[in-house]
Amino acid sequence: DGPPLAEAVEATADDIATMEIRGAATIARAAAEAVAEQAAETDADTPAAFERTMRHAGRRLYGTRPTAVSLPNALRYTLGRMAGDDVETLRSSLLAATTAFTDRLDRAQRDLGRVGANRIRDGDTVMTHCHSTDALACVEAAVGQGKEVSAIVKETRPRNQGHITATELREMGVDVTLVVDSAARRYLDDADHVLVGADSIAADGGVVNKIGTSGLAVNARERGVPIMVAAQTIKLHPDTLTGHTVEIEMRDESEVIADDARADIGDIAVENPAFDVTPPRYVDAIVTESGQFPPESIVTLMRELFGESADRPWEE
Ligand code: RUB
Repeated sequence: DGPPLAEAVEATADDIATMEIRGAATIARAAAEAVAEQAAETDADTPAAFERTMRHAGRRLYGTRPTAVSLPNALRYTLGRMAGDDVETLRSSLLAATTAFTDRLDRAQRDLGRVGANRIRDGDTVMTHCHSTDALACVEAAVGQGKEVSAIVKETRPRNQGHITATELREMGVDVTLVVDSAARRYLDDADHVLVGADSIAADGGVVNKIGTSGLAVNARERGVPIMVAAQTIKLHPDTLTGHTVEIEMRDESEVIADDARADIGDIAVENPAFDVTPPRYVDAIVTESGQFPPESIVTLMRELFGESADRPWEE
């Protein structure tokens, strides 16, 4: 539905859809870098043709996965700063915006890591779910402060992102115990924090993250274990300010059960939602690069950053 796209944009879009590239912050960075590649390569010879191609690239990236708002927020930040009366000025405005965006990502994760680390005491154990670079930044900063940290890592079916978390924590020198998801409640007695990331945060402070986060949070509350969500502000979902809900991605059933096993069972339905919503009352703190917030006050930060509405610069 538009001009041909740079190979890098097609490859990045495919990699996000197939989860070669995954995790909200990583998806945002990859999308911004793809925007930069498209800007560098576009041979459009009029400003209108250049802008049309960039919007088309934005739509291709936007359509890959629906839940992590960091993806549209990356497009908002970069495409929203496209400005100029000629192709070269338009191009350089986009290249400057994408560099500024990826620099911000690095800085935000470092800054929120320091905030999150202040919640972690020497000798603490964290329980993790899925793989979140924002959550791991908190542990890394705590370890950097000389604290000894242990982790109970949920494997996170069906894609087992817990294996990535276990590897990265191990490399930080953290003592790691891997458990199946259904063992979480049993091991909560050994945990001082539940530490997770977020794909989106709604205006009411609800946290959208990997399926299973909400059950973990309810169990943790019952056990008296505080729930910390590490999420840089690109995870704030501006559409929720105007009443929209966050779309939960449904993935293929083959991630849950192999075709032959399914055929052996017979006629059943298989559902594979990738994310769920943890209500704000089960969240103790949202840790961002702008400090720590109780979920109920995140809306103030959201209004400050986005105003009352969110633009969609990838649309025609
Ligand atoms: C990843 C996931 C992560 C968030 C935050 O799901 O739920 O917790 O994306 O990650 P998936 P980060 O594997 O389906 O992409 O802190 O790195 O942005």
